[in-house]
Amino acid sequence: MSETGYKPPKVWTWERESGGKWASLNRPVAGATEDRELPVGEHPFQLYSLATPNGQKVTILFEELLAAGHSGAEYDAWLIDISEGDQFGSGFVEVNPNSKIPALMDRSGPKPVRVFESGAILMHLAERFGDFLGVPERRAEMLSWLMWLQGSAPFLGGGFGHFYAYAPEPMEYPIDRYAMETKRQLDVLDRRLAESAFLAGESYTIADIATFPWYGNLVLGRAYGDAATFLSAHEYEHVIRWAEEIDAREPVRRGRMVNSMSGEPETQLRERHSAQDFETKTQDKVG
Ligand SMILES: N[C@@H](CCC(=O)N[C@@H](CS)C(=O)NCC(=O)O)C(=O)O
Repeated sequence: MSETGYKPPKVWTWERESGGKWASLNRPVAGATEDRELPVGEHPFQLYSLATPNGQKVTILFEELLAAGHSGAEYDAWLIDISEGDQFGSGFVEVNPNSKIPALMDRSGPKPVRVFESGAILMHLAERFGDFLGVPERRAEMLSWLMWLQGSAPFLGGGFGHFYAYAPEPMEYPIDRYAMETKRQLDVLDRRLAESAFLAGESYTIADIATFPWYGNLVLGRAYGDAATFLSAHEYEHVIRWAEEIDAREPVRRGRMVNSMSGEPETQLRERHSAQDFETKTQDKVG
């Protein structure tokens, strides 16, 4: 008999909610649960998202592109409240069959194009505007770190964060396993950032933009309650130096606000349809 008294049956069946913060939403099947069209605004890019780490990657890149003078990167950011199941509406599933934020409709060309998976959205936008890709000689290094992040962050979010902050009760085995892996990943980043200003070299690229909302926010003490203390985040001094530098950028501050439903009211801009919204539509002004 196992320590927890659980013996897996021969065939798993979906019989009950597992408990924990996301239990009522999770299902073992894909597809839409209801007919619901998505709104469409006036800008070339229509983003359907929420300010989770995966959502922040894309809004930070949009704000960076606009700040760098790419006026064609204007976007409408619509709120998808994943705790209310908005990701299972038929319109959203047409843009992302995987029912997860972020999802993008690129309406800048002759025909609308859908893009899902945050890494694909970052590549699509960076290539479209020819920016935040770094220097050509470091393209392979940049892609390597971007794909590293896409493969690694689920261990932090779906593994460590889930069992440390969201599971119905603390369980030593999964917390140990994922704390170990998260610390190993932080050490990977720390060693890289000890030898290089940014992940792909001297240029700030979409590899940094993808990684900051996960490991940057973690070492800055913004993820999963007291996780920074639990994981001794202060040990990763090069990650902290890099995170503080990125955090000080104005487009990063703005990008973190878009589609946000948590934190101080003045930092929450539920939807973004124009640059002015940062001044007039934050929750302290409209809430
Ligand atoms: N690999 C995907 C992951 C996206 C993802 O996990 N999104 C989460 C929020 S961070 C989500 O929408 N969860 C809703 C759900 O699982 O129902 C990406 O990088 O875009």
